Amino acid sequence: MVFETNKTGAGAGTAGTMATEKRSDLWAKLKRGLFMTHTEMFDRLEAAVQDRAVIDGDTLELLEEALIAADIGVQTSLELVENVRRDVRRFEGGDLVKLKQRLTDHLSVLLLDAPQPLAVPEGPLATLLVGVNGVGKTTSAAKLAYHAQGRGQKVLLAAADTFRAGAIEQLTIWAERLQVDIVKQAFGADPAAVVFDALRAAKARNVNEVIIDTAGRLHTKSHLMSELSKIKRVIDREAPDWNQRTILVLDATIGQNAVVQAREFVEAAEATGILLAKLDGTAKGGVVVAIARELRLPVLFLGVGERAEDLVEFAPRRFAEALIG
Ligand SMILES: Nc1nc2c(ncn2[C@@H]2O[C@H](COP(=O)(O)OP(=O)(O)OP(=O)(O)O)[C@@H](O)[C@H]2O)c(=O)[nH]1
Ligand SMILES: [Mg+2]
Repeated sequence: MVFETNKTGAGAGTAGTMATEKRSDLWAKLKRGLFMTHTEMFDRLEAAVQDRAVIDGDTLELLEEALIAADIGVQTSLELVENVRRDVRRFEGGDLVKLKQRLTDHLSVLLLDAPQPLAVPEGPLATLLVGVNGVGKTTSAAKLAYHAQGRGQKVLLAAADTFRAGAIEQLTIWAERLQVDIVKQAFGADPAAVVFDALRAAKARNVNEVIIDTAGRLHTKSHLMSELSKIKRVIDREAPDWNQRTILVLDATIGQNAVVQAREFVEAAEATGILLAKLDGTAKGGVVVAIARELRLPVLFLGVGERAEDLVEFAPRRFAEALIG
């Protein structure tokens, strides 16, 4: 049972994920994740407007450059600056603080207009993580397991990357660290068979969330893409009453290229949501905006570090405030 995205459930979140987390911790993590992008965007701008009484055309031009450099996307950057320009006219000037407030508001509106995550319905959940090599799938599987644990869920990890040497061991180490169950088979085994075992084990052990790590793949490799379809068929057959989602993991450090990659991958893998990893390692964090706007899929989570707790649920207003404020 695949639950679809909607356009109206603004701020619905994903079943109160991370509801137990303190707001201040969440905020600190997001700020840390966006530190490089924020610094890069505003250092020059702040230096430029330091001694000026009003925001002028030059300032707005700098702002436009900064937004584009952060990989928000040219079209969106122009749109945002145009909106701010209108405000500046209306308010006859204004300072940088006001400019940032207006920019935050406009960005929030724009992000709220993008597809929003649907609340995960009640009941057990199978999450399939897909994406190209090295983007952060395995680490994100561990992060999702950690957060599910935080919500009191009983979790099981499925080691369905049987292809890359060391992948099973990597996930096993995470499982030990987090003290969650893991189902695995030998190196080279059929990934769909691992998922079959995992679901059987989950049902036997009253597990309500199965998180499936898969091997990195390119959307052009049709045999590897059909391997994903096979995994989904196994979930449909073995757990027809479970909720099912396919999360495409993207690497934020490649900036706008992640948008291109996503466009190609989303359809081939029938992804239902996006997790953008490694936001902390880039000044191109604006790509979150580009992805939210250009793909018809909700951004669900942001990866902001290498530890299990370094995951933040995406929320438009909070993101805009952390990026700009
Ligand atoms: N800074 C940072 N590093 C991350 C994040 N997510 C993953 N990484 C690192 O990125 C590297 C690759 O992560 P993996 O989780 O192994 O990536 P993968 O997609 O499973 O890779 P393959 O299985 O080889 O396709 C590791 O060194 C991770 O620690 C993140 O949000 N922030
Ligand atoms: Mg992996």
